[in-house]
Amino acid sequence: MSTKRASLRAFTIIATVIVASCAPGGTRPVPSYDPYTSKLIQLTADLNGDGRQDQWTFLDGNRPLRAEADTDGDGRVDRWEYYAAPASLVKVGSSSRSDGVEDTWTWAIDANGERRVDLSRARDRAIDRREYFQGDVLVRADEDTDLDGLLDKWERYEAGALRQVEFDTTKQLGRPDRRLMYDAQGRFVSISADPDGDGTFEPIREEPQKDLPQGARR
Ligand SMILES: [Ca+2]
Ligand SMILES: [Ca+2]
Ligand SMILES: [Ca+2]
Ligand SMILES: [Ca+2]
Repeated sequence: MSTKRASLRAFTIIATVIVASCAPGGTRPVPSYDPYTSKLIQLTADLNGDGRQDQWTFLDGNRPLRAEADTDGDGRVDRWEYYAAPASLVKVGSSSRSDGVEDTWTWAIDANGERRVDLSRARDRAIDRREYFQGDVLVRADEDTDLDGLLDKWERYEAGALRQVEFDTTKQLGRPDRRLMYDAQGRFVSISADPDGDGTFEPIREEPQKDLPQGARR
């Protein structure tokens, strides 16, 4: 499955709506207020002026909480923004099939310079794969292949090539007990196991089992 990542572009929905609110004409956002507190709670806008709303910003007074946008005018939301106080963008949701179903979440870059992307490949909002990028290059990924809440597959990449996959073959340990190594051309190199769980993998002679995935599903 290809990963469609949202860009955390500097020009967010919030910024777009704020700019529009200063502009003359019919594309100005329409505010909604809480009837009890009179706080601003929503700004809705038709930014491309086609008569259909395409930007929705949800606020707590002047603090943005969340925003949604139909950026390509097909009538379906394709970008979801999530904010933390005071107004920092923490992640952006997107739809891998552009069908209005949010299934991918791209996080802001962390202190290590890595960007995490969460995937819900069953498209039910349960995260079953997390990918970590340095720039645009995938460096590692973790998976919970059976969605029981325990990670059971770990991939490591070098220069974009899969070099190591570890599995929890029991799907109950929460740590790897099998390791497959690949060379820079993606050819299988070795298989090792850590049945006693001391973190040291010992070579085993068996060929890679047919039921073990040979590479990342990408
Ligand atoms: Ca519109
Ligand atoms: Ca759309
Ligand atoms: Ca699992
Ligand atoms: Ca061992």
